[in-house]
Amino acid sequence: MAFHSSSAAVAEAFYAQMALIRRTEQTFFDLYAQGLLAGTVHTSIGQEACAVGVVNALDRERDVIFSSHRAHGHFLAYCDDVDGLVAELLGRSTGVCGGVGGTQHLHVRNLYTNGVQGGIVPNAVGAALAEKLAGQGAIVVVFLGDGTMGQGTVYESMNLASLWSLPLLFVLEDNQYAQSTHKSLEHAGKLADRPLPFGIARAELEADDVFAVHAAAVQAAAHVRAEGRPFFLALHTYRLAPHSKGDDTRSEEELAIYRARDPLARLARQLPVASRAAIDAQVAARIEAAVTRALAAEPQSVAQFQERARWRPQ
Ligand SMILES: Cc1ncc(C[n+]2csc(CCOP(=O)(O)OP(=O)(O)O)c2C)c(N)n1
Ligand SMILES: [Mg+2]
Repeated sequence: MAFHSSSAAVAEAFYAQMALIRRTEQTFFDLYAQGLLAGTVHTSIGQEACAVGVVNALDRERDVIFSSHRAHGHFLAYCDDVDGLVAELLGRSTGVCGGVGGTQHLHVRNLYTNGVQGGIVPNAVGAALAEKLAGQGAIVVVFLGDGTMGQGTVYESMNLASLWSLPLLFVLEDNQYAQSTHKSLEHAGKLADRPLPFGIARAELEADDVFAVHAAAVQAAAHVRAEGRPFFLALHTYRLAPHSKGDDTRSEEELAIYRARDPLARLARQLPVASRAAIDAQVAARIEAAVTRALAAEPQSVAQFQERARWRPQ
């Protein structure tokens, strides 16, 4: 497929971000296999078009992002700090949160993540209220999963966001599963219809094509900013890797269907081979350097941890 120079540049930029997310998360699996990474990790392999499509539709200077346990993609699409992320997961003092937060508790500038399902959604409501009161035109985005739509606090959040007319964009990444439970076993009705009784407008689409996701997110963000009203964007996606590490009970047949729809491979096919190869090489080199630097950095010490964790009155 031929691109005009501007759209070719956009395609390459999106591909570079999606490839960085994919390869960084694959590297996390490798680091586990080598015994270098502890704890657990939730990758967004297969869901990269959601992060890249939505985050690039925002104003990174002022908008605020909240995310969940599956947030590496949102983080990298937002700030591109692969060094800070790798070091964070390796528990190094050079990590973006000094190695204290780990994979599920990331914070950089206006991005906040937390592993408690649904727990961060009311925080996003509070931030949206703060932005409304500040009146600077910033909007807030909160990413959540299909399983998280079973949490009551999500509905309390939708209610207040609508009642108070808050600039809050809900982005549902519906990958069909909560760990190993398919959504058909958890939810009655249609998830994309949930916002309607609260008077919240919504759109839904398949998230295989990053350009389609981006276009929908641009519209959604513009709606939230212009109307000062919440919006709900439901993205149908699929996670190609296990929930965390080894916990995958899905059939090979099902996985094969979605591997054939891999959004990264889809975008790769649209790029000239040479530019794709150049991006792949650059991404690989960046991650390798990040791992080398992180492994050489000082591990987070108990004393440093206590110093960082100590609450101080503002
Ligand atoms: C309150 C709470 N309950 C349970 C968990 C354990 N847990 C972590 S992720 C997850 C499934 C989340 O599913 P979904 O919202 O669809 O997000 P996905 O993992 O598919 O991205 C569960 C049950 C948790 N983190 N928080
Ligand atoms: Mg899910």
